Amino acid sequence: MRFKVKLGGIAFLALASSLSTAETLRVYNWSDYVAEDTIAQFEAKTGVTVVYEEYESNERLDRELRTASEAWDVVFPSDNFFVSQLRDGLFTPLKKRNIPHYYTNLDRGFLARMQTDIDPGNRFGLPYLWGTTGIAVDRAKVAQVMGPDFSFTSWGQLFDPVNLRKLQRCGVNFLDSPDEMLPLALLALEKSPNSDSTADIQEAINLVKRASSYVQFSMEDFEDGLTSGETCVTVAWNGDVIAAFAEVDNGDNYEYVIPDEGSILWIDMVGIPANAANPERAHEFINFLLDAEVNAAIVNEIAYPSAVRAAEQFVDPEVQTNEGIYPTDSVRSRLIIPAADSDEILELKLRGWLSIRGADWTAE
Ligand code: SPD
Repeated sequence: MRFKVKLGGIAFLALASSLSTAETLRVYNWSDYVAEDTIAQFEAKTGVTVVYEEYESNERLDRELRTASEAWDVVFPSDNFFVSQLRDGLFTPLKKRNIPHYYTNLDRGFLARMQTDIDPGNRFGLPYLWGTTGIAVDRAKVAQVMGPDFSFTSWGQLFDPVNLRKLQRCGVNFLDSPDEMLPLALLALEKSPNSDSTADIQEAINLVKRASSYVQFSMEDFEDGLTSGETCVTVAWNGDVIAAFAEVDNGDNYEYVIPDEGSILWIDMVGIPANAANPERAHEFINFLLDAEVNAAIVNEIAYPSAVRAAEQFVDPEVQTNEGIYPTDSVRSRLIIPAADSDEILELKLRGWLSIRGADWTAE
């Protein structure tokens, strides 16, 4: 694992505008989701200027794709959002002959799963990276406010106002997204995170609402908030916090926990929007990301496991053996992959989130 460097979308934009005659490729990705030099390597190899911007949530990408305020050539939706985006014609079929690594390097198990539940025929997207959602903790600070014997073994503890009243003294962060938080609230209520019962979902909304006065909500740099001491607990995606723990001297003071009732295993896809201006180079870029060594460099730096089986041989042993990054079989058996929500359920969750966060809430 190496240190993580924030990619400056603005710097990429500035470069792109200064070279306005150069061919450009517009890539819209989750924050910190390539290695420090991935984009520069692609630019050097192809002569293409990459306009690279980042988002923090599926809701944000979904809105961008649907309003088409800007046309992107390559984007990375989670699989549960990809289903309705496909149904609504937002993606173009992949020309797999232009992605030769598709056939040689990808894990067939992931493709089989996508083919069944997400993207029949694997026509529009392919799996990129995957991960889990858990609770990241500053052990020393939590021990100070909760006592030395406290540990997070259930999601219920995280949403419990009695605990939150104490923990707010050192700072608690929730991810600012209904797609991220409501499945966890459902787990805390001992319901399926994929429940489509309106009563269950309303209960989950109410649970987050009760917790909301004790916590802050942010998707951006939640890992830095923890290691800088701004918070002592944050809901987190594994790779971001594990990479951050490796960057600080007192990394052992932090831990990433999957509670006993389990959690979410998510898969982020990559695809080419229907309105892409440069689909040819988009295929080339996707093929580049599937290169075994390029992909392993990404995994080694950002600490998320990949769907590129051929990359495994180049992944550092310290990454491969990190159980926060690659969950053990026992943890895996308690992980649930989010199902795609119907439009009605998405609407209910969004309305619920606005009732928690305020009517002018916008996704990061
Ligand atoms: N640093 C960004 C990591 C990308 C996470 N994608 C998470 C999707 C979970 N629903």
